[in-house]
Amino acid sequence: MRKWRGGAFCLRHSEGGQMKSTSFIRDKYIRNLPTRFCDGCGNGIILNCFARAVDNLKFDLKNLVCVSGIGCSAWIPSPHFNSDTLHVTHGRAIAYATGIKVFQPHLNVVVFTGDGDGAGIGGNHLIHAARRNIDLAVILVNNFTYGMTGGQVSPTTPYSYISETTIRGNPEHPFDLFELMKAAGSQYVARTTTFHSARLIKTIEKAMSIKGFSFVEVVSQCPTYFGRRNRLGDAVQMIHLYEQKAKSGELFLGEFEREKRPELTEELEKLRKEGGE
Ligand SMILES: Cc1ncc(C[n+]2csc(CCOP(=O)(O)OP(=O)(O)O)c2C)c(N)n1
Ligand code: SF4
Ligand SMILES: [Mg+2]
Repeated sequence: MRKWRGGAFCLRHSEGGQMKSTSFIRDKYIRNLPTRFCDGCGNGIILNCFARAVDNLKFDLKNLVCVSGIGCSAWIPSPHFNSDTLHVTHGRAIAYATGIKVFQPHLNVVVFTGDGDGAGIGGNHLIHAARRNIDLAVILVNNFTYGMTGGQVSPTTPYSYISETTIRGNPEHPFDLFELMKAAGSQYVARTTTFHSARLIKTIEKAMSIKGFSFVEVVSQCPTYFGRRNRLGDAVQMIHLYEQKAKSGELFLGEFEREKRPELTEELEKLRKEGGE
């Protein structure tokens, strides 16, 4: 397991090659539609990093499908990203993505989900997809709250933090999604933040390249609800807070890659051939 120190990664310091201009990335990958994201929301940074990762990988957009459930983070691909997208029911993105991948294994399938969508209502789908080792890349935006519905407590809200539904402080303890997804059997697990954008691009590239189940947790800012309720300042102050927490080690950032094990759709193909189909 590799631990990343909370260093000053930024887009200008991206490793390997020339950075493409923002207008090139926007024109090729982003649909020209109004955004619903609040000013300073981390979802815009994640969309930018995802588009750059796809560009660096030179993936054909015709073979890329993005699936998302319901939540502000689900808007990252749909309506914004210029590939096929499936915007489905709350907590069920992985179930739909599983269907796509099993039916059309040659497609690159990426799931965008939130801490509520992916670890709350969809938590069971998440851990079982990791156990099955199906070749999906899941990008979970952890803003520690249900942003879309007004800032309720989520399974990752830290202990004692304020939310719409925990006005005297959260009495519960949060999931450590990195450890959870490692234990569940993921082929690749990583955690980074919206501050570490160059690292985020590389992490998404790796998650999309690895055969098997990959999970990327992106710690992100929701200034509108989580930040405001907990007096964490504006978006910039929140990003720097997460940077500081990463530097001090309070917020672990790193990656884990398991020794290769059989991937589900390859196993299904073997069974099909053995059965003479
Ligand atoms: C079955 C169902 N239950 C509840 C909701 C209401 N709902 C919509 S989004 C959401 C939570 C979103 O939180 P998260 O997944 O963390 O995404 P964020 O908005 O924070 O990015 C909830 C509870 C719903 N749409 N469907
Ligand atoms: S409510 Fe929070 S997560 Fe949703 S768009 Fe606004 S800042 Fe982003
Ligand atoms: Mg959330």
